[in-house]
Amino acid sequence: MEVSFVTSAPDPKQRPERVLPEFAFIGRSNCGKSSLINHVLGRRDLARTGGKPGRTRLMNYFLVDDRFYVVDLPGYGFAKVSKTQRAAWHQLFRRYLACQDRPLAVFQLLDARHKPSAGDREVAGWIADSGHPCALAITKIDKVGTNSRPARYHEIITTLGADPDTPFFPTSARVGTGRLEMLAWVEALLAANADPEETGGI
Ligand SMILES: Nc1nc2c(ncn2[C@@H]2O[C@H](COP(=O)(O)OP(=O)(O)O)[C@@H](O)[C@H]2O)c(=O)[nH]1
Ligand SMILES: [Mg+2]
Repeated sequence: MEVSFVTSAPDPKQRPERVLPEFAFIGRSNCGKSSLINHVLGRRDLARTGGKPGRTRLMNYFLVDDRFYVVDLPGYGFAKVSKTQRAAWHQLFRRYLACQDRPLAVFQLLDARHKPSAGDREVAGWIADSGHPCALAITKIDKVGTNSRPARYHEIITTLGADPDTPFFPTSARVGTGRLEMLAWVEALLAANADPEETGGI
């Protein structure tokens, strides 16, 4: 897999000019977003991990195999940000999701240890309203005992208010779970997108 960093855009208007399908990763600060992106793209240090939460307010674009972008969106839900910063973040994300001029799909990330927050539910609602295909990635499943996992996943999905048909992927960047399943979803959307007869692309 060939991956390169393209740009950090402060605003959807400053996205790369070249239009390709975009797979956006969105989740609360510290949910494991950077780690999961690195895991899925098979890179150790592409997206910076373990940084100060709430710091990244840029949309980071990565080009994968010259075919699609992975977009690392700013993490939300960090308590120590001002109302103004929070509002700016909301605006950025809603503007990004409102873009209908680019093929776009979203992975919403949820930490396996926590019940989804009000912020998670709000974001899930925005994604659903946008009409873009969405999948859930449950992160850090190594932190939850194997036997309790199914109940945790069920609780997360129902608390989130997600459509029960939403694809979801249990993942762990630490032990290396979920990569192939997530990439299979990406490939399926890319294939549907490439075939004009097919609906259900992005
Ligand atoms: N146990 C475990 N810890 C993880 C996993 N993924 C990330 N972390 C830890 O969670 C913290 C936040 O990770 P990071 O990827 O920076 O999260 P981000 O803020 O959402 O980008 C770091 O301390 C990571 O080491 C995982 O799959 N398992
Ligand atoms: Mg991060």
